[in-house]
Amino acid sequence: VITMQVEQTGGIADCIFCKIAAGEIPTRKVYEDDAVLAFHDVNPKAEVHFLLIPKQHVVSLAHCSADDEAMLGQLMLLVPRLAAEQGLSNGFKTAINTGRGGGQEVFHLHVHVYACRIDWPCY
Ligand code: IU
Repeated sequence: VITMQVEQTGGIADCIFCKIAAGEIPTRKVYEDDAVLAFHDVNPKAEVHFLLIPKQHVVSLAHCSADDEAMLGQLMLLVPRLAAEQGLSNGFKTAINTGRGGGQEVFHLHVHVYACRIDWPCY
């Protein structure tokens, strides 16, 4: 019941990715600017697996509106740049899980980027 409320209301106070964005929970940082943070996934499913999040609390892709166009564009354009910086020269997977049916477990919008540096597949 509590989880459902968090999902529906946005639950900023209890949002772990908001705490990560605020620097309250340490992560292995990949990139940071005023609006975006990228950090290595704590439970990687590939040799390299990092997440990009907006610092502002957005529940999911399904909760975005035209006001979020610039933020979404910034996230997408950062994906190949950060992937290259992480050595993913052969390419990478990008995933945005949306809602429980889409496998979303953390209800703060995040973009998964993962791959291996040399051999494919590595997971
Ligand atoms: P999902 O798209 O909501 O299913 O993915 C959430 C991801 O966040 C998942 O890969 C977790 O390993 C990852 N993660 C993390 O990196 N640090 C955390 O403190 C928590 C989850 I909670």
